[in-house]
Amino acid sequence: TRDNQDEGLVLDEAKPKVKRPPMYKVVLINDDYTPMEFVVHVLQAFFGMDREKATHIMLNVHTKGKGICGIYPRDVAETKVEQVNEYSRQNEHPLLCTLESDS
Ligand code: TYC
Repeated sequence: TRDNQDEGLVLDEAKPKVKRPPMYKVVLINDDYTPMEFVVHVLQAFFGMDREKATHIMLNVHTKGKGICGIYPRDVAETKVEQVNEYSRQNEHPLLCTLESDS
């Protein structure tokens, strides 16, 4: 406690730990078969992008081979990856979403 002469040295006063959680990039991989329109739809539906931003990201992935959809704590990132891959399979597209460690 603080009502002695040991202010700042007291053993039971742990310093507040406000460490940020490790973050993960959710990455979309290009392929030759998934329609561009489906990728744009996925980016809007699962990553909250407007149509303009989704189109920009999709074309970036199409050109560069892969691209970042968002950066999230592990649980959120894993859930996004699973949801996107499940949705793509349900719609019979080979679109692949993966995780990459960020920090
Ligand atoms: N390359 C695909 C096409 O030409 C479009 C595409 C973009 C597919 C991004 C996957 O992650 C992807 N139809």
